[in-house]
Formats: sequence, C-alpha cells, structure tokens
Amino acid sequence: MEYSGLWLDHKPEGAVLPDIGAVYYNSSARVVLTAARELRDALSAMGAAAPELKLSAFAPERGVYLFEGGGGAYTDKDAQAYEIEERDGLIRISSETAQGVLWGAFELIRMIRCRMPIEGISKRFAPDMPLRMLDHWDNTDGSIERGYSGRSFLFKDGEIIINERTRCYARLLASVGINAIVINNVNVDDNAVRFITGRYFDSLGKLSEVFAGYGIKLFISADYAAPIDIGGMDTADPCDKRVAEWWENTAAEIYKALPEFGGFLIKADSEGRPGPVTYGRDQAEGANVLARALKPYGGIVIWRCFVYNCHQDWRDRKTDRARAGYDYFKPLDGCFDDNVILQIKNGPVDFQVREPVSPLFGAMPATNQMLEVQIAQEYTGQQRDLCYLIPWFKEILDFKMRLNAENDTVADYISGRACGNKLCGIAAVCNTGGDYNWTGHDLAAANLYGFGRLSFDTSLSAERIAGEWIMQTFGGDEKTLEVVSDMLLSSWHTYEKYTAPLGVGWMVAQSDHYGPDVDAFEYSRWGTYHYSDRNGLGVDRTDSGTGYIRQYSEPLAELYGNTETCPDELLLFFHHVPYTHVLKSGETVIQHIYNTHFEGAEDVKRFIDAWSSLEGRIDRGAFERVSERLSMQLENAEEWRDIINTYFYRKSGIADDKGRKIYK
Ligand code: GCW
Repeated sequence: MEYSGLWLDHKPEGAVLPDIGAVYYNSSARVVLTAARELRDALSAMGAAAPELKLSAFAPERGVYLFEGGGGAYTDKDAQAYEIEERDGLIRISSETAQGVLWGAFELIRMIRCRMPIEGISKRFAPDMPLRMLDHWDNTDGSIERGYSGRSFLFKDGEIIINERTRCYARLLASVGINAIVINNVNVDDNAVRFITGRYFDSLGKLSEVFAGYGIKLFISADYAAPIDIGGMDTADPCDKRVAEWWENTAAEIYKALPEFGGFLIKADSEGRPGPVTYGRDQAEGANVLARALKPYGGIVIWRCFVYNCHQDWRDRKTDRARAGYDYFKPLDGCFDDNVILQIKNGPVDFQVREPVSPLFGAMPATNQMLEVQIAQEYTGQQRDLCYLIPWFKEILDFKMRLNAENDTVADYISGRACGNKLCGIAAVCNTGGDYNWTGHDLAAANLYGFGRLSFDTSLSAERIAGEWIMQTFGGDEKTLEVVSDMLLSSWHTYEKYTAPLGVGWMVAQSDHYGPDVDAFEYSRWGTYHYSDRNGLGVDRTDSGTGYIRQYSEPLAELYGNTETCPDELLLFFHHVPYTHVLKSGETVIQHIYNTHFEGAEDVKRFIDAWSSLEGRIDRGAFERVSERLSMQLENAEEWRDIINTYFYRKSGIADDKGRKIYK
C-alpha cells in the first residue's frame, strides 16, 4: 500500500463484535449506502462474517438498521445529529440526514474498536457546530504551503488527482465528523485562479462527488482579483456594478456545473493578496459582493480576518500587529451578509505556540464567526517534533471572553449558542500530505483525528480523544495506551518549554519557521518582535504600550494589563519586564527561561525512553518512523536550549542559579 488507512485500518484484534447478521437501511441516498458499506467492511475486517446489506422500509428484528429521516440542510446542526439505540439485538442508527447516518455508523465502529459497551445504549450525538472544515494549503503544482508530510495528494502538475487515496481521505475525514473541505491554498496559485472556469469544472465535479459520497462539501480558495485576472476587466472594485455582475455570472456557471459546491474561502488584503482595500472599500463591501453572487445557490463566503500590515517599520513601537484583526473588523459588525462567515485565527497574531485568544471572538455578535486553528504544525514542531494540539484547542474553546454572563466561551460563539448565528463553525489548516502515514510524524495523525472529534463534540476531553485514537491506531494494549497517551498529553508543554517562554514567540528562523533564530524577526517588516535588551524582554501591550489590552472587555483587560495578575504563560506577550521580574511561580524570568529550556530537552529524552519501551508492541514501521522523529526532536530541543540560553545569558549577564552548562 502506498498509504496507511490510519485509524480506519480495522484489524481483528480481540474487540468484542456485536452479532450482526445484516445491515438494513431505509434509504438509498448515496451517503446512507456509504454508511452501510463502511459498517460491512469494518465488521468483516475486524473478523466478523461480512453482514449482508439490505434495503428495508421496516425495522428488522435483529442486526443494524440505518434510518434516514429525510431532509435537513447541511448547515443545520440539529439535522446532523444522530441517535444510536440497541434493544434485543437490534442496533438502530437514525438521523434526519444521510450524513448523520454515516457519522452514526462510524460512531458504532469506533465504539466497537474502543471496546465501549453497546448493549442497551440509547444516545443522541449532536454536533456542537454546523461547519467542521479542513483548509488545505495545497498548490496545484503539488507543493503545499507549510506542508510537512510530502507532496499534495490533491494536485499534481496543475491537475486535480482523483484516485483511491482520495476516497480513503474522504473516509478518514467523515469518520471524525468533518463535513467541509477547502482544497487549495488561500494564497491562490495561477492555475487555481481558474478553478472557477470551465477549465476545471469536470475534474472539480468528480472530486466533489468523491467527497459528497462521504457527506463532505467542497470549497475552494478564490482570488479576489479574479475579475481582472480571468475576467479581463480593469478593476475588481466590489462596488462596481460590472464587477458584481461578473461574479454573479461566474457563480451561475459554477453552480450549473457543480450544483453541490460549498463556496469560497478568501484571503484578502493580506500578505500581498488583492482585496477591497485597493479600491478604498472595506472588508464587508469586499465580502458581500461575493456572498450575493453565491446566495441564490446556497453558497457561502468564508472571509479571513488575518488582515494586517506586513510592511511594518520595526522602529515604530506603536503599531501592533496583534491589534490589526480587531481594528479592521470590529467596526463592521452587522455589515456582513448572512452567508458570510468571518474566519478568525485562534490568536491575534499567527499560530504561535502560545498566544492569548483573539479578542474578536464574540466581539461581533451580529456577524457569523468561525475559529481557524492550524494542525499543520508550522510553529509547533513541523510534524518532526511531537506536539499534540488538542489540549490547547480545548483551552481555546473553553476560554471565557467575559462579554456575557452565560454562553460566553469561544465554543459558545462559534457554535451559534451565544448569538443565535446559524452559520458558524471551526476550520483547521490541514496537516496531511502524500507521505505513507499522511502526517509526516505518525503521532501527528492524532491532531487530525482529534480536530475532527473535538469540533463535533467540544466537551470531549483531550485525554479521551487521545485514548480513542491510540486504541484505533495501535490496538488495545494497555501499556501502549498509557505510554503514548502520556507522551501526547505533555507534548505541547514540552514544545513550549524549549521554544517559546512566557508567550514570547517568533524566535524562529525566518526562512522555514522551525529552528531557533532569536533575532530573525526582530528588525523585520513582519510586526513580530520580542524587544530583548540587556534589562529585559517582552512586548508592552498595555496602556503605556500599544494599548492592545483594551480590545478585551473587563475584567480581562485589567487582568492582562497588570503584571501581578497576568498569567505567567502570557506575561511577555503583554508586558516588557526585567529579567529579574519574579513570576507567580516564584522564579525570575531569566531563571524560568533557563529552567524550561533544560527541562524541554530532558522531556524529549524521556519521550525517547518511553517510546523505546514499546518496541515489539507497535507495528515495526510506525515504531521506527516515530523513533527517528524523536531523535530529530531531541537534536532540535538541544539546539533551542543552547541558543536561547546563551542568547539570554549574553544579554542579561545573569548566571543560571543551578550552575548548568550554558555556552558563553
Ligand atoms: O502564518 C502565515 C504563514 C503563511 C500563510 C499565512 C496565512 C497561507 O506563514 O504561509 O499563508 O500565515 O495564514 O495566510
């Protein structure tokens, strides 16, 4: 096989199989058939006799019965809910929608694989948010922006690839409840600009069919300047009637060819991308012209809030990139059409190892919002270093914005519970590529799995998700479960320890954002500084600095604005403090930097020991691949430790109070 089936590689390994003679289904909707086949294939792969598949309008006495109620829009999260009930040997999986039935079938498979009791079960599973999406940054030449697991399996040489691997991918996504995919990079390449022309309709149609068979909607990233680039016009001004008409005609063409098309993801006015600002228009005017064109067909525009000045002067201490999203978008609350969703990165700057939660969540109650996280580990180890991101995503989702008494977490805002928005959800910049194991590091597949599971049910714990993934990936061995679970759950903190103390961020190489390079961004145009000098470090974002804290409501502004109350892990994000500043932990800042950098490298040594103890318990290939990644991680952690410690020792002149080796 050229690729692994990951957690769907069902094996006969001792799971107790329910006695299922046949899988019955009441509807011949494509996705219901998919569900029936998935169940049959999983059961037979796990060692049961392959059940027969039978269409039946009535519930049988025994077996599995898949029941689709009929109706329900894919953007309606209630219609996506499903129920699983077992009574006297009959397992009934029902939902209003075919997708719901499919997720129910995958739930049953998961329950069997994870050895959960099925007898007597009666449970409703409802997604917390309607849209659970993966954003690919794949380019049509087969490269992937910030891709760490090989070439694209979606594109090659300007063409769309459709093969068995595509179907396997759709299965993997559907098995964890993902229901939307953006196939190409937000930095739209020259070929991808033409996705909205007849040149690609045929292959896009075929691709969208594969995903639709698994209940997944296909979206593309579109180019804001398309009216110029492919329409031959002299402007893309959203308020120009001709431009609006051009988009309307284009949408009509797209939907004629691709009736199930989801819509556009747009990166506008950011990092050199075209956008409405060129024409003196705001972000809402920019988004609405597209939204109106897609509206008659039920299409959606997902508009990114990652808009900032990437030509900043490092000498200017007042401009603050962290402020940009809120400053651009907050005043436009209520101006976006109802089929626009603003997609907001979890932090105000850019997927750093640690950032506060973006103050935009909940700040625009009259506007649809979704959260964007990055499981491609651009700043979190690039799928060479282990970093299980789910504990962090949990913190983000559970974070209270302090805007309301109730329904005030980020999860509440992006699920529609807080503002009654119907269109909302979560997206992850994706970590998959053409490598055999899809994610470069075998253990990074836990982030793909976990992202899907968590976005369906935000109340699941990071431990539970890790456990499920381990059991389905490596089988039910207790020791494996314990060891891998410990490694996963501590890995984000470990990565933070050796790379990004106290929320400082950006001490990475400019070229690839991986290894340590403390001053790489310091005198650059990117607006990402740490301002280390001989006395201290950190960015003053309080009233005496950039004033960013005021984008939070009270009491958060107050909490972050005061060094006494600001959480240690974000101290340097919000404050410039002396190296001798004493943290709540009792350590000084400089001692914390030394300690965490030594500890980080020690943690990785422990990962190596722990993993080695699993030799013989884990499939040889996976065992070796992970061992190799862990040695690379150790090298990286030691490099970080030595460079960061030396850098801050040289700056501060303060010795490590434990007398460890710091290079001079
Ligand atoms: O973090 C930055 C990445 C860019 C990316 C950009 C974005 C797709 O370094 O590679 O471009 O974010 O999110 O648009």
